[in-house]
Amino acid sequence: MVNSKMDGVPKLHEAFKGHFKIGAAVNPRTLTAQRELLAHHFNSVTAENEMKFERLHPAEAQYTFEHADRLTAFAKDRGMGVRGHTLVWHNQTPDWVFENGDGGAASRQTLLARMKSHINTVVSRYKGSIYAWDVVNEAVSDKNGELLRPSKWRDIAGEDFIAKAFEYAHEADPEARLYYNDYNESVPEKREKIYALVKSLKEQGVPVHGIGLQAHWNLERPSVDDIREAIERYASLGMTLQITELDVSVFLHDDRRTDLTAPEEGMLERQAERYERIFRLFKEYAANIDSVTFWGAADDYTWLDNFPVRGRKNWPLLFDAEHNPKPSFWSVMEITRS
Ligand code: HXH
Repeated sequence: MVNSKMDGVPKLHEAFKGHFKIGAAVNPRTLTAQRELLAHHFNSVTAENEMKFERLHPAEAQYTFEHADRLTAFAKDRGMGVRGHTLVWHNQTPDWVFENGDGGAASRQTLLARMKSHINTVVSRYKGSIYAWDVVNEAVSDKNGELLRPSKWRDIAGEDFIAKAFEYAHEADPEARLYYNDYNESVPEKREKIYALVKSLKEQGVPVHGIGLQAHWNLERPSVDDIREAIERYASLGMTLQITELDVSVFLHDDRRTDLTAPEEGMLERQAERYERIFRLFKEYAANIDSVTFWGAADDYTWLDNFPVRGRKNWPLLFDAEHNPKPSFWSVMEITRS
């Protein structure tokens, strides 16, 4: 391509070559609108939504693979890897999975048979093109004193739904690396629960290979010390880690303003310092971290435009809405020079 705005811009994934893969979440719109940016800077992609249960398997006898197939083809054509997200989760899973057909709940046996069939079909289809799967997403509770969150998976199938999901996935693709993925992963109380869950799975001989740290962070939280503690603790299980959904919101936790149409004075500089500290830490633990995936690629599209404050624009990524590098990009690039 001639006169590309990417010309002369160093590639993010090349800067971290030998450390970890650099990924981005995509959707059917951004896969087109951000095509050039994705191909330039990233060597891994994840479907933001298109591999979730409700998208792939909306009815018991119906699978819809078109968008997921397009994503894996995009990656294959460019020699990029794909992270699969996600097989078993309490959200974005259709009701039919948990129902028996006449208004009641499915039995444990039926639910596990459906889980097995879904996992086997999906994991087998993408065997060889997906290097890691989020097998179970967000099963740990945020409530103190409660290990697993209440969910239809847990309440109908029992607590061993997690072990079953990993066993079914491993059977379908013994080569795929299988991840347990969660958020608030660096908050000490929840960190210890995630640690205990994965430790127990490992002791039972369950094929779990890694822990996914979602890393939906902001300018201040979590502290770099808490992130470091989390990395150390999870790595002590002998697990490989992946940073699976990184973004750095420019708003602090209690800032609910919806009136900003551009970043405020100083916001992008503070974000650049924050990203720099975070990537220094990731680089320090590169022996334990296999990939770093952002939950988006550029600020023209981010799920944070609607979460947790509806209609509030956010600027959490390394590239602006025109796909130009932000100060955060340059500060992340800078650390690879030292
Ligand atoms: C992730 N959840 C999912 O893994 C991903 O699939 C999705 O596309 C985006 C983010 C993050 C998340 C977890 C809990 C949550 C919201 C987002 O629940 C809350 C609801 C209200 C307030 C705080 C958390």
